[in-house]
Amino acid sequence: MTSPVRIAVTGAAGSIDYSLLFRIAAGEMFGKDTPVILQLIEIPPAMEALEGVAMEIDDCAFALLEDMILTDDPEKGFDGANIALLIGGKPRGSGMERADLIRANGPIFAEQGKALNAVAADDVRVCVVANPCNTNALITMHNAPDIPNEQFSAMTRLDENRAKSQLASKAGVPVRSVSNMGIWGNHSNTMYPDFFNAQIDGRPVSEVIDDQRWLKEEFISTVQGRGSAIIEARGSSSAASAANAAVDHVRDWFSTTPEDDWHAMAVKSPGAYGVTEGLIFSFPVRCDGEGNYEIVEGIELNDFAREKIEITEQQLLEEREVVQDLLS
Ligand code: NAX
Repeated sequence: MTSPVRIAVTGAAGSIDYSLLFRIAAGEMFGKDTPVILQLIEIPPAMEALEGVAMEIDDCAFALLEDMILTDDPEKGFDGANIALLIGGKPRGSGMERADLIRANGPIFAEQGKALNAVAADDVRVCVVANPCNTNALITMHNAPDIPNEQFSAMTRLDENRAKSQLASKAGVPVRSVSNMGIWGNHSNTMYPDFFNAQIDGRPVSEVIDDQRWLKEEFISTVQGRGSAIIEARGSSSAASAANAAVDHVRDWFSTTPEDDWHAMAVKSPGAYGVTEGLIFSFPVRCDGEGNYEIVEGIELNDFAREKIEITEQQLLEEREVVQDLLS
């Protein structure tokens, strides 16, 4: 057994966390030899519901769960955290535009960034899930100046998983046959799932799926609109699949990505591929097994891809404009 990993999770009484916490405590994020301490953060009105979730976690008698902290104080919740999953936020209300949602959530992430800066472990890795997750991650990062920028990310792994599953189903192969599925840009309906560089059993996707119209139109719009399609069908937003993606995101951040594959993570743009420096932008990345990532270099982007990437970059620039005052 290694020493326990402290995992702080916000929105702990919410839908995603109701699927996520049990999987973390069962060892799916850090393996069966690593004990975990769950530091569960909510807002005061949800603390009673959180007590109920904690009772259920207790009732699972998870062998790896060493301790559980329940709090509505971010400084207590992030204290010593090695991992911080920022999942809690305000939902989009009726009649709310994207800019309104960004403004409503911004201050939460400014406050949480400051709290992380003050009390998290030096090695903390932050993954923002709450929407708009790229811009929320940007705000969090700017408010935590003592934590290296490379320790922040936003989650686009659900988009990678959705894209892989669509390609596998169209090609009639198992999902494990699909690799190198990059997602570029914002976790929103402007993201660009890059099928040109994805592979099926080591071959370019467009050699296996001989249908450019489907790839360029239906595939992209299905992946971009998958969240809305799920809300329409289920009456509420993706929860179990988002929790699964969060497990994948953190587990693979601490795993060695095979040299011939990559994953999608939204991270600070260093100006790679001409993307404005400083935005939290989803790129294809490889990780080194110790919580470090590198943006994959040398990926070929044709005019079609560049046009799509510019659209999603433009949206992120507009989002950044809306929260400029929070980027201290
Ligand atoms: P829920 O509304 O079920 O849960 C959110 C929880 O956050 C609530 O319990 C609420 O009390 C809590 N909360 C609100 N403000 C908080 C604060 N300041 N500190 C701590 N907790 C706070 O939403 P859920 O379905 O769990 O979704 C959570 C977030 O994930 C949403 O912003 C949603 O848009 C986003 N998603 C992101 C995805 C991604 O791929 N990046 C996909 C799924 C999901 O749409």
